[in-house]
Amino acid sequence: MKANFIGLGYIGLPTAIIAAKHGIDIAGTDINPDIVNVTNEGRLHIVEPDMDKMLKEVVASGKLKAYTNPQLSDAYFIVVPTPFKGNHEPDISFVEAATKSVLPLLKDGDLFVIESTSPVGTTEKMRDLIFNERPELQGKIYMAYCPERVLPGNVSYELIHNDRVIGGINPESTEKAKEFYSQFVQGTLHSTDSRTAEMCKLTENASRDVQIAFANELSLICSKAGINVWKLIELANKHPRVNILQPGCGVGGHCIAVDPYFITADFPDESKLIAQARETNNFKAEWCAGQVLAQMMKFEKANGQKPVVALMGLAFKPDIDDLRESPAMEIAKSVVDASGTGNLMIVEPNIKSHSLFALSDYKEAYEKADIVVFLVKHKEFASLNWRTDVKVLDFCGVFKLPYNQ
Ligand code: SAJ
Repeated sequence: MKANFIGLGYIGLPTAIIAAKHGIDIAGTDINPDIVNVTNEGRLHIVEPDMDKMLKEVVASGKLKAYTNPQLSDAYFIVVPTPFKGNHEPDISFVEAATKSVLPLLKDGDLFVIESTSPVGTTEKMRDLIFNERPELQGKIYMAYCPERVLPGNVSYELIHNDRVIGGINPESTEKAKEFYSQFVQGTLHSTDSRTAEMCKLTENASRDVQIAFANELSLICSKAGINVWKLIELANKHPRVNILQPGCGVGGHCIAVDPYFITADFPDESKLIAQARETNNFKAEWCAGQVLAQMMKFEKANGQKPVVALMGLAFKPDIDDLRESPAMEIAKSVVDASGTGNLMIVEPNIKSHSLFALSDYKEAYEKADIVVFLVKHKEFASLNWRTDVKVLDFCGVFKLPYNQ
């Protein structure tokens, strides 16, 4: 059988590679000719451990070839971005465009799967789009939604071992999609319908967002109440049925900070808690920026000069170089906007340079600073000695210091 993956990004490309490695003939399609060329040279255009070697192998063996157009196949996988537009409304135009691009190629017995994170009802919308244009295909093709749920950095393992949820537009479609994924997924394949599968992906990430919002709310309460939030959570988690996550300086990345809006946009009256969690997590970043500026003013008042401030970390989570939707970046920008870069030392050990900020060495910044602000819990920071002679704002628990110490 031949399968065509539309979208060769962080998820589409690794999935295409793993499927090819398991003996399936794969055509990869991307609108970006650079991605197509680089892929055909056997070079990985994303950062993902173990994938580069595997890509070389499947390109050399001819199992994977990339194109700028869809290719006649037996199965099509839509793995394109679903950003949002306007007031956090999901934009499914890329899914629509990808569906339209394969429409002329579809034939009896084909499988069509959407993997892109999508609002509830998207698979049914694409079904209607296809059958409106090609009514003769009704009842003849199989359509399903199967969300990815891998963690960047661990994709080669998780793509094979994680369970998958597969929801067809009818039970036959679910079965057909399961047959395909069972060729390389060792985790359990769970059957459902397409709407439930779509909602399941959104639910997974909204659940995490709500839980992190709870931890962030606790951190604000504790700051006012003079309680060490890290110790509090540690103690509460001794309860056998309590498992609170960690506060931070907000929630970033392209998934957890985005997907809940796919629920709140369509179900605003019913999703008050999910919407509030988004606001709480966004507010946490603003609050952190406010705390930094307040400490800077306090220092200046007491010492008659501006403090040297070390902003430690820019990435959206620990030990990665990804700055997308990063609350630490937002905080750094707010502090720079309010105070200028003069006395700021900005640190991100996982990247060499940045277009907006001159970056400092983390050890040097830590030593020189009058105020240290931990924004991301990178592993390098854990090796630093706790400085008791300066103000340390430990927003992400490097030393587990109380916010109001
Ligand atoms: N964070 C906290 N406190 C915590 C845990 C995380 O503040 O206790 C913050 C992080 O610092 C970061 C944000 O949350 O800013 C998100 O980080 P993450 O590691 O929770 O998630 P992502 O965005 O890297 O990946 C998630 C994963 N989803 C879940 O864990 C439910 C992954 O499995 C999904 O595949 C991915 O989203 C996706 O594509 O949807």
